[in-house]
Order: sequence, then C-alpha cells, then structure tokens
Amino acid sequence: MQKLDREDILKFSALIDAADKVTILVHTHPDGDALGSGLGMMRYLASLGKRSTLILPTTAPGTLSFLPVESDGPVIVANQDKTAAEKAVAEASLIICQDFNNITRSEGMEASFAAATAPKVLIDHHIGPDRASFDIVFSETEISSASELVYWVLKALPQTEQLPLGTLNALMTGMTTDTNNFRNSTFPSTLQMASECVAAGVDREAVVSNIYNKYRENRYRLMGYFLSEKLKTTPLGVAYAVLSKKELDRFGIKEGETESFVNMPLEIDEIRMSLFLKEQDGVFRVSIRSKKGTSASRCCNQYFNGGGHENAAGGKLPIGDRIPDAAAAEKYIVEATTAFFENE
Ligand SMILES: [Mn+2]
Repeated sequence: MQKLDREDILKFSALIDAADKVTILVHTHPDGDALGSGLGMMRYLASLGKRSTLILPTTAPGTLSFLPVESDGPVIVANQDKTAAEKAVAEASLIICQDFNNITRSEGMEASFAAATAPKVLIDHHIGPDRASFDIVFSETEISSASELVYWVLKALPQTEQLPLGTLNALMTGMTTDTNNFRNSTFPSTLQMASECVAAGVDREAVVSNIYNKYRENRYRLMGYFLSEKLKTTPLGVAYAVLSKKELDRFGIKEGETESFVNMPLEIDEIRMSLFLKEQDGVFRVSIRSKKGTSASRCCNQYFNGGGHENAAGGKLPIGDRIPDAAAAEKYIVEATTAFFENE
C-alpha cells in the first residue's frame, strides 16, 4: 500500500475531534469486511467517548451474528427503517463511508447522503472511488480489505495511543473474510497488521472458528448439490453455476450461507474464472472470481452490471424478458464470457 497522506490524516483527526454524532455507512448485503470495518470504527470512536450510529442498507446475515454490532451502539437497517436511517445521516456531524467506492452501493441512502451537510469521509479498497462526493478519501487497492485500511488509518491518527482490543478483533475478522483466511489479496501490510493484532491479544483461532466453523448443515447439503449437479465448465476455462430461488428454498438456505461457493471452482487447474449466480429479490446476484491474469472486474463491468476488484467482483442480472430464468442466465453466461475472452 501507499503511504497515507499526512494532511488527510490530520484533517480526519480534526473532524473526529469536532464531531459529536458520527454516522457510519457500509454497503448493501453487508459482508464480513463491511461489518468488521464498521464495528471496528464504532468501537474506536466509543474509546474516544464518541457515540456513533452504523447504517446497514440491508440486514447482516446470520452467519455473521458473532459480530455483536447491536451491543456497540445503534445499528439501523435502512430498508427496514428508512426514516431513522435518513435522520441519522441528516443529523450527523461526520459521515464515514466504508467498504464501497460509491454511495450507490449503499442502496436507498443516495438522496439523504447527497443532501447531508456533514463532512464526508471515504475509507475503501475498491477500484474507482467517487472522489467528488467526499471531503477526504482514503482509497487503496493494493490492500486486503477496508478493515485493513481502517486499521492503518486509525493507527495513524494522533489521538490513537493504542487501538482497543474490540476494534482489533473486528478488523481482524473483516480482513480474514476478505482474504479468505489469507488465500488472496494478502499483502506485506496485511501480514504486518495480522502480526500486530495477534501480538496485541487478538485470538486468531477464535476469529477463524467464528467465521468458518459455525455454519449450519444446510449449507453443506446445498454445496453437494451445487458441486455435483449445478457446476458447469466451458472450454475457455470458465466455471459457472446458477441457483434459482426455488433451489435455495429447497435447501432452506439463508443469506450468507453460500459464502465462498464461487471460490471453489478456482481450485480446478484449468479454471481461470468462476461465476456464481443466485436468484434473490427479483434479480440474479452475480459473483465473479478470477485467477491472476484474468480480470473479474472487467468482465463484471462489461457484462454483469457491476465491478469491484481485479480478481473479485460482484454485479447483477435483472430477471425479465431477456433473461427470464436460470436456464437463460446460464446461456447468457456462456455467451458473455466467450465474447469477453475474444476481446481480451
Ligand atoms: Mn471489502
């Protein structure tokens, strides 16, 4: 990662000092990094005697319930209580956005964010941040996660003597989920952060166990079906699978329980890109992962209405006339990836 801009750090420090109401926003369908970085920030602000509100555009999955966000301050789920979420944004004296590059990723909060008069700070690790909408931008793509960037930013603030253990635990959790437990996006700074966290008392085995050893059996029954019946490959080295709502319901699957399915096909030697689609809320939510040398981000951007990181991206396909069902989505994936590799 690049060196943090000293002036931005001092500006952010002064904004925290001056703020009495901090509102933190993360992306819709929050994952471990969104929640971990949000909770880490809340706990840090609490250690300075500041109360903050965390806004989640949609609920956090049950698989992350070990991150006790609610006990650390008010948490508002915006699509359940839009009025409270808009009030928290309007009344904030400081707004901190984490783990997204554009407010559109905080679905439903765009208008109140644009209208808010408070200074706005972005701490993120995705490609192409919307710099114009923020007063301070900490953006770094050569880093594991938003949680890691929050770690380095908080550590650099003059008011930090020692980061609270609660913050370190939350940030370690977010970093571990975004790196798939150090399998990808792991930089020298990532290992340094991990080393410092463990030295400061973070129980890494507990963090790993909370993330990876607390799933329900349902996930593994679906995983068997996904691998044996649904996963397909193309001669171009693409693996893909589409799960309909009906199939997800048949296995009683809840949000978060298909986490990392998309990564598994990359374990096959010949596969250079993996796509996983699942039907949810009238769209197919798209996850794309790629090996080094293939751009998941570009493919997602060109064909799947999204983007993210070079080797990990997300988007969506609307269900409608063009793509009415899972079979049509599968056909589209083959056409889109074939066109993508022809133009690469
Ligand atoms: Mn992230």
